[in-house]
Amino acid sequence: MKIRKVALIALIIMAVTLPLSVFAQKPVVLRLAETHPQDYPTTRGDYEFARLVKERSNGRIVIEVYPGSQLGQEKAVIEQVQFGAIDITRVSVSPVAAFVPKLNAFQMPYLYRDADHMWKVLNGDIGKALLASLEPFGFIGLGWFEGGSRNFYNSKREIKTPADLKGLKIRVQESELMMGLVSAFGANPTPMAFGEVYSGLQTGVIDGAENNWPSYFSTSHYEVAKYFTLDEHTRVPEIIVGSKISLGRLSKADQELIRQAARDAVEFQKKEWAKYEQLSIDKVKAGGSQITYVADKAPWIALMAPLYAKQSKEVQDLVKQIQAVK
Ligand code: BDP
Repeated sequence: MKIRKVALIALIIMAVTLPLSVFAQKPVVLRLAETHPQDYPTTRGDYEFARLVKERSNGRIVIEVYPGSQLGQEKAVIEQVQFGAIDITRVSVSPVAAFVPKLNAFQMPYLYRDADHMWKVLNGDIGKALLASLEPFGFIGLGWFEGGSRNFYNSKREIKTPADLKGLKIRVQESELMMGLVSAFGANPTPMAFGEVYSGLQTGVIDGAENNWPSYFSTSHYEVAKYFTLDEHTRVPEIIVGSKISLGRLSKADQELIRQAARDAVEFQKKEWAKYEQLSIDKVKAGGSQITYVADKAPWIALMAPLYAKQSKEVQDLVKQIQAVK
């Protein structure tokens, strides 16, 4: 009897307060999926992006960052963003190119002269057009982050020339282009989710992988694959991708607020990147990694010609435009 009375009172309270909560504006909560841990520079960039959105919308829009692959590995996350189950993600351009093939132009080997060249391209007309080209695929391209350059590492031997890569099983992202790249160097590409690479190296399922300094360090791959060759074969931008379904529910003004915040978080993210990259270099060296520098990249670059020739006309045209950016 007593319990019933309590339940009745609770019901009355709910009935009275419900209309209030309906009318009080609740913030729009957007979930952002990130594969890296909390202290990684892309994640720090995500938090800065979220902070700007919250501040500029006066708390109306809240982006909740889920680091450490809590919402899944990249390929699955991108699929969920496409059908609106996840609102935003920060990923590498590589796996997104499987959905939007044009993006392959941005991850061609030895394409950019340096990081400045890449940023000129990303901030210029080409970068803007490519962000816009994501829309027909169900995505809203929000902005780019720094992702350094990628390099080979393995547990077997020192790689001084491409010939040394011959026959090695190298993990790649789930990207056709990356498979072609590794094959063109004479190694055997093994596509695998990022989160499985450590155990893959440890158990010998793969001999090596390729990534930037920060990822080589933060994942502890350097502990199980100590031969690192700084060949800088690609510079793959990081990208912030929104779901067209969920962001499409917001007003145009709010969508623009989110886009602008993503752009304004870049300088912060780049600074975090530079700091963490240096820390990673110091740590992996101290951890006993053997670093091989490539003085002459010409033989590496020469092997990539067939890969360039194989690309669609659309990608080849974009490559020419990117190369022409001074
Ligand atoms: C890292 C990227 C991350 C990718 C990962 C990979 O930041 O988004 O998932 O490489 O190789 O550099 O899968």
